[in-house]
Amino acid sequence: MILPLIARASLFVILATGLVSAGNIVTDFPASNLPTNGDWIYGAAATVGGAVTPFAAGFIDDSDYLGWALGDSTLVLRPKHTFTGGTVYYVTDFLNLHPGSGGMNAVVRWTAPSAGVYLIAGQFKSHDVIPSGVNAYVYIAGVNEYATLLTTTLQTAGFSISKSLAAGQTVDFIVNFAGTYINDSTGLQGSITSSAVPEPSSMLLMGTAAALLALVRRRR
Ligand SMILES: [Ca+2]
Repeated sequence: MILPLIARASLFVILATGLVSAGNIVTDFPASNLPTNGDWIYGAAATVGGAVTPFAAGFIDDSDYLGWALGDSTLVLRPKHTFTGGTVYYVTDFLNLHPGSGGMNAVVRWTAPSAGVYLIAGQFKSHDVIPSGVNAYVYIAGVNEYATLLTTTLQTAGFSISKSLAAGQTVDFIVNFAGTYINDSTGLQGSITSSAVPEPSSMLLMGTAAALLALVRRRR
C-alpha cells in the first residue's frame, strides 16, 4: 500500500514544479538608480509599443518611494508604504506608473532571457482619486496583446497571456494618457512564469514514478 503513495507523491512533486518564476513586476524593482534590473527595463516611449528609452535622470529614493520621475511627469515608482499623496493612492503591492504631459508613455519592459512558453499575468489599477482616464497595454514581441481603458478610481483590469517567446523578445507594460494629461497614476502588478522544460534527471524520475504506478496497478 505504500508504493502507490510514493509513486503518486513523486509524480505530484515533478508536475508541481513545472512552472518556474521568471520575474515579478513589483518585487524585481531595483533599489539602485540604474533603470535596469536583470531582465527588466524602466523607461519611456514616445509611441505606444515603440522604442523604449531607459530612464537616465530623475531618480528618487525618499521616504515615500523609489524610482524615476521625469520633468514631464513620466514616472515609474515603487511606493515604500501605503498612503495617499495629493490625489494619488500609493500601495506597496503595485508599481505606480504615470504618462508624461506631452503624451510620453510610461513603460516597464521585460526581456525573455531564453526561449520558452511564458505566462504573463497581472493587472493595471487606476490609482487616482479623480482620474482623467488612461489607456493601458501589454505588448509582446512588438504586438499589442492586451489593451484596456481605465476611467474610474480604483478600477482594475487584469490580463493573463500565455505566449511562446524566443530569447530576447520583449514584454512591455505601457500606460498612455488617453489624450488628457491629469491624474493618470496607474498601478501595475503581476508576474511572469515559464513552463520549464524537464531536466534529464526529472525525466528519469518521471519515468521511474510512472513505471512504479504501472507496476502497482498490475499487482492489484
Ligand atoms: Ca488621462
